[in-house]
Amino acid sequence: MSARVRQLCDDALAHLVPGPGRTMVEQVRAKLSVPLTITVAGGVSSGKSTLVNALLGQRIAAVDAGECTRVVTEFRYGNPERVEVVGTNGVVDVLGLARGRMPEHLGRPTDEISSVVVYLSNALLNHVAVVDTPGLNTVTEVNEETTSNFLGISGREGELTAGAVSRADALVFLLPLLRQSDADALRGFSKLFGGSTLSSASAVAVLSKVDRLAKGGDPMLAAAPIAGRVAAELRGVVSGVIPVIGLLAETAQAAVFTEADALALAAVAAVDDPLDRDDMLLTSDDFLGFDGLDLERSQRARLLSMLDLYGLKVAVRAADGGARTASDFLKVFDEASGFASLRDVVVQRFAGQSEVFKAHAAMNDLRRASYLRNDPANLRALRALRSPLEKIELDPALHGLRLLEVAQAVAAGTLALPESLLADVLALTAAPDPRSVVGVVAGRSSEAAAAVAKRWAAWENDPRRSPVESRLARVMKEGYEMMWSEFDEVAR
Ligand SMILES: Nc1nc2c(ncn2[C@@H]2O[C@H](COP(=O)(O)OP(=O)(O)OP(=O)(O)O)[C@@H](O)[C@H]2O)c(=O)[nH]1
Ligand SMILES: [Mg+2]
Repeated sequence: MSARVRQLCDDALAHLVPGPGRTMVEQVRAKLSVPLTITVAGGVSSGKSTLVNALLGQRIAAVDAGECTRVVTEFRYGNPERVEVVGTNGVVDVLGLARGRMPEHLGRPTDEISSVVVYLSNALLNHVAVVDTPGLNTVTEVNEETTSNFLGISGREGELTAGAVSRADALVFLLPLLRQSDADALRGFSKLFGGSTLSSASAVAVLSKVDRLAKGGDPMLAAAPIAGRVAAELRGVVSGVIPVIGLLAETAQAAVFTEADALALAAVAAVDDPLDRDDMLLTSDDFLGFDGLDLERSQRARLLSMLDLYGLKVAVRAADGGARTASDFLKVFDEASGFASLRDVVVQRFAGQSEVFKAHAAMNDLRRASYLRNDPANLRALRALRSPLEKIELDPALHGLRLLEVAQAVAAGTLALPESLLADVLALTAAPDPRSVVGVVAGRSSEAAAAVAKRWAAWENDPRRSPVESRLARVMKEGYEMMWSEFDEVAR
């Protein structure tokens, strides 16, 4: 799929003279050859960098305050491992990693940095690029005008993050809303999708720091109904809402937990009187100061920083159950973190659809280039892009691309649909491979597909539809018609 779009770029470049149009097409061409960009965004201190580390399986992104949390940081595959700091003046400084970690100082004030790219020889980065962003001021901090301010897209950092999101091929968004889902605030969420190619096919929300949710009890259980409510509110915008304990995920994935830490946990579990344990694990200060525990304060602080109180409780329970070695504990942390579901979405689903997402984004940009007006010398060559673009769009084999366009309009809030039609869109776009639309409704009969196609035709032809609505409705109708005919073929 992206090979065809790449060919289209090459054909156009053969005729384009230097100018804004040529630059745009060159950028599209270049973007097609870099891996899928997955951007992690969300509220200030919501755990973004911690989650990036968990995904990368190494503790590289700077956690907590520091210069690095105020710039967009992109992690790409590369050798030798290094940090490239691109200044707003265009000068690139190349820095080394400090013992596998980000350097503390980036060599210039953050407002003079336009981007930071970290090259790592990390297996995940063969398939995707991961982008960590500065935190947005979300409703927890800004309570007035929640809807407009929810995403905090004001100020330099907010704009940087919004820019990174608009360039993203896929989005992981950390929601800070833990206690109640703020419906108004969530409704403002889809604003972030305007001007991007993101949709429910390529975006997932994360309820982060779920361990802070429940005092006692299983926080994952407490999170489930909240995740359900948020998912209902964000239906059509994100593919799902996944509760995660990022800190435990990072500790489980990022090769920081040692055999010495496992021994330290055994010492914690040796405090076996239930009342003593409760006292010891009540607050961080209780744990740091508890008298009956044979551990240096620095070791206690280290355990807290890797696990926090809930993680410690999980660890103690695991030790009671026979966990001894670091690998015993890591398995338990991984399970308790809820990270596997998120990893599946990012690694399997997003990376698996890389071709479709990239082609979709490229075609969007090329279409925009074809309407460019400030490049008279290239006017004809740019306009000549339109007909081959249309041909690609109309190719039934590439119908998935057009479905993404519908999903994008739904996510961005520009296409409002009645419930039954919304369900049709979600059924099609939830397909692991949108090209195989038939697979989604396996078990449904050809009559069912025909009935859906009819429903869309009726909506399309309603005089109240705008031209855009009708066009998108046609895409859906044709999707189900294709499915219908394929069912017929199977039946024959
Ligand atoms: N208890 C708990 N703490 C967490 C979790 N995830 C992250 N933290 C802690 O929260 C603090 C902030 O985490 P970061 O990963 O730096 O958050 P961030 O969203 O990148 O923050 P900014 O980039 O500054 O906006 C750190 O001290 C983390 O250790 C979690 O799941 N549970
Ligand atoms: Mg951060």
